[in-house]
Amino acid sequence: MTSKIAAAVSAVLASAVLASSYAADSSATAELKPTQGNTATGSVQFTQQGGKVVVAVSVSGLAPNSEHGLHVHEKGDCSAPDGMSAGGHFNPGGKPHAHFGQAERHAGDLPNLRADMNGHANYKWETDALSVGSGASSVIGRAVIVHRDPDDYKSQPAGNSGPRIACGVIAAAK
Ligand SMILES: [Cu+2]
Repeated sequence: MTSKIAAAVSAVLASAVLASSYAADSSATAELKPTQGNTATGSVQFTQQGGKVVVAVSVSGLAPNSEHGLHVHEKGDCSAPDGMSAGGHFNPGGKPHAHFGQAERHAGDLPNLRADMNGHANYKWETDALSVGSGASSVIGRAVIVHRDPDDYKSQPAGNSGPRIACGVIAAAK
C-alpha cells in the first residue's frame, strides 16, 4: 500500500502525468532529447505484457559504431542541461548495479545501445524487473538516460558510463 502511494505521488510530482489514468495504462513512452552539446534523440517504449515489460528502444544521432549505457533513472526530471536532475539509477530493490541479465541488479539496468555506422541503435528486450502503471517497480514518472560511454555492467554505482547525452521523462501512454 505504502509503495503504491509513493509511486503515485512521485509520478505526479515528476511531470503531472495524468493521475486519473495512472492505474489503467499498460504502456508508457519516453521521448529522448539531447542534453546540452549533444545530438542523440529517440524514444523508448515500455509495454506491459503479463508479468513482463517489453522495452523497445530507438535512438539516432549517436557516434558511428559506438556503444552507450542506457538506464531507467529515478527521477522524471530532465531539466538540468547535463541531465543530472534525473538522479541515480532506478533501484527500488536497493541492489548493486550489475549486468541486465543478473537477478541482483538495479531494476533500471538495461542493455547497452550499439550504434550502427549511421549512428542509429535499436533493440527490443523483455524484463520482469520493471512494470508499467502500478507498484514500486513502475517506470511511469521516471526517466531514461543515454550515456556517452558503454556500461561496464560492474562499476558502482552506474557502470562507469560517463556523462548523460540524452534524457527523456517516462509518461503513461494515453
Ligand atoms: Cu544511467
